[in-house]
Amino acid sequence: MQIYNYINGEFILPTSGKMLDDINPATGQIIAQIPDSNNDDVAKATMAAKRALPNWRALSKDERINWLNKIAQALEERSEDIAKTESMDTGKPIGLARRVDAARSISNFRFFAQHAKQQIETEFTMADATNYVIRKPVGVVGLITPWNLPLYLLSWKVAPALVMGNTIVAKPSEMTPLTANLLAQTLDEIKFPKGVVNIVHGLGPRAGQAILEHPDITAISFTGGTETGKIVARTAGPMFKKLSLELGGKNATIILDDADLDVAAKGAAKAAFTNSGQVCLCGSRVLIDAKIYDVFVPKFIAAVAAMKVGNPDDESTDIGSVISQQHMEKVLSYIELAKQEGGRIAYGGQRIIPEQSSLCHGSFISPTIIENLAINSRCATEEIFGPVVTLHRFDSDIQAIEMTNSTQYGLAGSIWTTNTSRGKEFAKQVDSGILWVNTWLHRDLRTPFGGVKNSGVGREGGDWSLNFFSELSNICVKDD
Ligand code: TXE
Repeated sequence: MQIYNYINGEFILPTSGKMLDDINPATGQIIAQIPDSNNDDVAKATMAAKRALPNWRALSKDERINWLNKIAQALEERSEDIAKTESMDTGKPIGLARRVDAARSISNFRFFAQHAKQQIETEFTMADATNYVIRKPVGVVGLITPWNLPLYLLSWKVAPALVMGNTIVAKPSEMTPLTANLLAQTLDEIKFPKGVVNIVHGLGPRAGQAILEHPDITAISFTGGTETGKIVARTAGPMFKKLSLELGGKNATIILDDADLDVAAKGAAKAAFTNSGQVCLCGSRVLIDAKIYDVFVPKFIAAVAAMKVGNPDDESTDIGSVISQQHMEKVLSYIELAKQEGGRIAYGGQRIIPEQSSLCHGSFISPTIIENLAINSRCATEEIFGPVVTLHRFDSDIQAIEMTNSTQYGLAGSIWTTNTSRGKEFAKQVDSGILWVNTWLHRDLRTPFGGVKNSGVGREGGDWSLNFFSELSNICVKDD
């Protein structure tokens, strides 16, 4: 499969003519060639976005809302294609790609179409004047997205950016370009205005960096690793670009002594191993009240052991491959490190080679549970971003809160208790942007999404996305 850049409504090769391999991590096979774009390609895309901006921003919000609904409708008609493509590009199970990636990519467009309708205009009246607070588009925005939820996270940014009147230069992860290409094809099919959305494929330090540096791109919305987030901030900050940084996490799943342990065990397993633990919201540390530790852990292990690892094409698979051989080696190296740090493997801990011959080169890792690690060990403080979870005891809620807040991250967490007001009070003391009580990844798209510390800066979601992708002006009109 040959993938092209989508610039000014045309599918074109990179100026360098150089291409990169795109690999299916479950089979290890090359499945596509994508552009190895550079700053010339980003300049072309930015020029197209600049030229398209006046007509796009001149549309009424209702006309842009209509376009979002048309995109959602067109994506829905090809949702199975999206799911299959995403599963092939990421190694995630087809069921997960349907339920999460494809469904959410469509609902992101639908949600922002209806949420933008409800946006209220603000006025401040004085004795002799009225202030009208209006929102204008930021201009040409740069969207840089990661490989774990490719179209889900790209659409999460494209939809609000469009509805607020911006035009776009987007770079998906070089490891998962295919569904961004499906979006481009869909826009082409519905005759979406040329140049409004431009997709440039390529490497982060080359094509991504060019987006950060281009003077005509006035805002950057980035989701990815914390280390890259620092590069984004360092490059775009001094250019005074608006920045939204959704970075890594090392989230805690906290099991209080009054939790329903069967419910909590299943919830903790889902939070730990969904998408092979490759979601920034995953609960990669399980903190358990010492009083119930010995009853909870066997239930948790049983819930994890029931998860089927294997062929992503199989409907019954719960855990597919991780994103790449390199990432598999990184995750396996953390499992080795855990052993050196005094950890004990309570379940898993090894690479899995499915018996199916077509998967023998795939990057599959067993869901892995590690006990006995200190809360300040490297494995319990660094983001592994794979199917690995560490278990820790606590003797009091105070200690649990200290342990929860002890990492450099502050994105999400979940608390399990049969006393929900106790759970809410506990959640208020956790330094994270997103907390769940007796659930996980239960998402209302109107809510603010994002974290603190090394998990990033800013929030997206609902009004927070619409506000990020717009600039405020206050117009004060003196009464006649
Ligand atoms: O992120 P990267 P990756 C974390 C997780 C994972 C780590 C790396 O810890 O192991 O990030 O994952 C582009 N200038 N998360 O490799 O490298 C890159 O091409 C501009 C958490 O996905 O940050 C890709 O499009 N762009 C995260 C995007 O940045 C650059 C989800 C993300 O790549 C660039 C995924 C540069 N210099 C990973 N270097 C979450 N919060 O959900 C890279 N890129």
